[in-house]
Amino acid sequence: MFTLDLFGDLPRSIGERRQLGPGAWLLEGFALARAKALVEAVQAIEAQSPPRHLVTPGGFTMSVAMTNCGRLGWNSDLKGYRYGPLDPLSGQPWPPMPEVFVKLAHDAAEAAGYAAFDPDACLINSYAPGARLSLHQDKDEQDLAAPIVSVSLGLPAVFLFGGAHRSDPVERYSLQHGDVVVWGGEDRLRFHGVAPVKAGEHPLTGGRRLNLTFRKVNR
Ligand code: MD3
Ligand code: FE
Repeated sequence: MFTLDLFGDLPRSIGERRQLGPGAWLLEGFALARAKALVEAVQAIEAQSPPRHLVTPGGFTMSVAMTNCGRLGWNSDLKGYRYGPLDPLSGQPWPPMPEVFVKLAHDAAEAAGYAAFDPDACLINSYAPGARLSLHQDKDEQDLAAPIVSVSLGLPAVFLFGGAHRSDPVERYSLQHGDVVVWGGEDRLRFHGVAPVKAGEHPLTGGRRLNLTFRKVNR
């Protein structure tokens, strides 16, 4: 294993695989070698389907801006949360999942012990300074047997990892540019969130944090 300090962060290991739970793995730096291609692909997707601040069924506007690629995209409005094939802003299909996304999601799932991961949805979260994601479960997907693969790019964040119940204690993990986390099995329905992102500057994403979550919605 080796360390690197390209971006003025504290030296940190890359290539380590840390187990966060029975079915959850943090793959440190797993996406680093592909990070530039991933960010460029996000920019191309955003040109077609721009990031937007969705409204929750409770009437709150989310601080994280979201877009999607793949056959299905996640959307929220006053009527509820759902996956659908069309971007409601354009009325057109979500942009296709770039090959570099498909390959990374597959490779990361495999490295965490999940064979043949073939996601049909990729939610792209964009965090400006101060944006956060409050504790929630991801349970809008029909296929809860498949893992979720999450890729962190740009500014770092503190990830909050709770338990099966909202009131369970929360663990905190720092997620850096290039880190990938794979969540499956027993950990798939754990509550989780992201603490407010601190202001900063990253050479690839500027003042933002990006997070890609790859999901298998339909069986
Ligand atoms: C743990 N996104 O989009 S990804 C989300 O950094 C979401 O933007 C966060 O939570 C982000 O829904 C965190 C990590 C993640 C995703 C799904 C999980 C963690 C998970 C499902 C179960 C347990
Ligand atoms: Fe989530």
